[in-house]
Amino acid sequence: MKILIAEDDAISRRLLDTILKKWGYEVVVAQDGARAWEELQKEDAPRLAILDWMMPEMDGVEVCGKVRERTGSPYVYILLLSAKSQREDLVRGMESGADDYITKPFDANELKVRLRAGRRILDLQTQLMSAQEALKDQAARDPLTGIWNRNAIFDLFRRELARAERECTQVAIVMIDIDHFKNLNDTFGHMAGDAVLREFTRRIAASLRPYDAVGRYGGEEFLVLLPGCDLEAGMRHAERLRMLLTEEAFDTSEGRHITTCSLGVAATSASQPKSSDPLIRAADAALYRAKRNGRNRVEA
Ligand code: GH3
Ligand code: MG
Repeated sequence: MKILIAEDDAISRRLLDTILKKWGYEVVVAQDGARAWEELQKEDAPRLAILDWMMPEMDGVEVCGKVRERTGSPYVYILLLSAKSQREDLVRGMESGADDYITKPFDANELKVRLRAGRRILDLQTQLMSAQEALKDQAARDPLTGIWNRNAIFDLFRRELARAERECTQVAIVMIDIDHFKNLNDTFGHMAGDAVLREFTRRIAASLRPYDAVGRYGGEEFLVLLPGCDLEAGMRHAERLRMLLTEEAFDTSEGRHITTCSLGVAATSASQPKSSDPLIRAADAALYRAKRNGRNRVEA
């Protein structure tokens, strides 16, 4: 684990450096507070820091305050190191945002266990963050198919439109609806229907570029976002999707089934403001036309 030492006294610094390396830490050294703050702002900054209180440029308490002021960065566990040993010093040091306080000259064993406590806090924090991330991801996914749910795909859509506006590019969308899906459910059961939906979306997702996205718009209706595509490119992509989804049968516990689907494509135009509702309405209307014109086809 990476650890930052900020200490202006060379002897003390070397001592800490040696001992921490012996304990297996990857040590980053700063000679004053300003450099310590610089190190802590780097992308892969240490998350454990030992800061001397008295340092030129910026003292340890000031660095502490700066670290705590910022938001959105990973938590840094700070151990303040100081020759000050009065109770009020400890209180002031901890109030600046330090997690722990150790007086100089320090006892190596004491430092070791205090650092261990700090690592425990950091481990817990990491676990909490990844649990939070997982929950956030789960809340944005459709449970049956694992693709984005309706809210999430709309959020992505709005973000892509804003980006297209900014960068003067285009976005195409494809609305896909499985043909006569009710018949499949009625004949072979809901489980078979679910299996088709899962494989159907897997095929769509596998065919997309990294910056495209697919979400479940309704029961058996899906919305595909194609950033950087105009109507023509969107049509080509939709036709490719149609073939991918209809050429090969879907495996279910009730046997293999060929399914077709209808697709409606719409795209932003260079001259018009880019808003989501008219585009969705246009794709919906195109999809409706594809159904009316005999299904298993693409309309724009
Ligand atoms: P069309 O060609 O006009 O689209 O006909 P359709 O039968 O596909 O359309 P309709 O809207 O009549 O029926 C959609 C069916 O999709 C009805 C519904 O039970 C089914 N469905 C929706 N969500 C799910 C799901 O999660 N699992 C399964 N198995 N079926 C679903
Ligand atoms: Mg349908």
